[in-house]
Amino acid sequence: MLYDESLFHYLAETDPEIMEAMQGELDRQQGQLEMIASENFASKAVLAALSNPMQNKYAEGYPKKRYYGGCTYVDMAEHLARERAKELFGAEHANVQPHSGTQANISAYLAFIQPGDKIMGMSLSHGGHLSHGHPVNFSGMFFEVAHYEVDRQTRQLDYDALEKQVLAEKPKLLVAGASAYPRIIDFPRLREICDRVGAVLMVDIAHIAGLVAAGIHPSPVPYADVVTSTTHKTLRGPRGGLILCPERFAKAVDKFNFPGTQGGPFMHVIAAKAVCFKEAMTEEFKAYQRQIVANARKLAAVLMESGFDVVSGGTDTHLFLVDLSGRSLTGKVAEKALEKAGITVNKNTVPFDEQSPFVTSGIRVGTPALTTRGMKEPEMEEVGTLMVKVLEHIEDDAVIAEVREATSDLARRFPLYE
Ligand code: DSN
Repeated sequence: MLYDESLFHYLAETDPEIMEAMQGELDRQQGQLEMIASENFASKAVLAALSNPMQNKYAEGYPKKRYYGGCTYVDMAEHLARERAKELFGAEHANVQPHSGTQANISAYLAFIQPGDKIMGMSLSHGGHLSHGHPVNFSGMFFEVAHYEVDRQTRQLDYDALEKQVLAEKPKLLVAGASAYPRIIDFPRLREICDRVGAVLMVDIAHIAGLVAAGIHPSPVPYADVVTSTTHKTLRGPRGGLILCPERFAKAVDKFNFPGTQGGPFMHVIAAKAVCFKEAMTEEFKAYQRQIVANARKLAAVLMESGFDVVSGGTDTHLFLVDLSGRSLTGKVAEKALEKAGITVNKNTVPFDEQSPFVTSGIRVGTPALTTRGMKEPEMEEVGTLMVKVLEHIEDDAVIAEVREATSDLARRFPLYE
């Protein structure tokens, strides 16, 4: 019965106010151009799995080793999710229980190092993540932190400089991976660098997981001691986290996720992760990931041809950063104007930014969500031209209204959830 009827019918009757907010959000997603690099549109199959009665079930522990009865079917779901994650990424062990990428990172750190030990991560303002040692985050509170940055000229990682810094700092753990770095990361080189000081190599692939799964970005799995990820960015699954590691570290990783840092797993989300991993094994998914990168390259090229400063001169991934400092524009102002025009991006610091994180000198632009809608290079040409129009006429309401019409038209041509 439940599976034959739309759950939304029940919700509309019980709570029309929430239904109204949900309808508004669906209309917003459908009616504008989503270009926040960390966002995507999960499939209807993933959304369906997220609203299933496994959400009612407590299942502390791991499959066949639970602290609760009645776990036969949630065990099936978690077993499938783990096996599929292992196959997809070529990993010996997978933990699919982290509620988020940051939760995955907490567990991964604690599986390898002690509070007070030194970690090295990429500075947030150079593309890293809060959970890579930022002082306002647990990672910066509980560990001693040294940050690495990109090179001032190339605005890319300089592995020789990083090696020197690692030799000087001697961290117990090096965390690689980023939330705003557009270039390929050299994992074999990072392994060599870590080996020089006996450091653990932890790689956070939250942003590039889909590209890694499809073989478009080299995989860190053969080189890293532990790999963490989210499942909802380029991977296009439900919101959640994931940890991969060699079998020899499986016990520690599992122990520090549960009971170490989490309680009951979200079994409905784990079911949805299993669906996502299955989808990610298809040829269609590989083609989708290739198109994401082709779209990001095309869009970056359109902006560069119009004289915009794309950090590092382009991208190898799903995202790029536009440095607006040379145009007397801030990221904050650009984000607002673009949103009015139906283009959603986020303001983002650029390397060596002189503005605060609330203002910033840049915007981060990503193509995973538009590519899910079926857009390709010709549409990126259109989108890029529209972005340039807004950024060059930031205070001209007539131009912004004109662009809003064009973005609505584009959104209608590439429908979502129909
Ligand atoms: N908030 C994510 C992003 O936008 O990159 C990272 O956690």
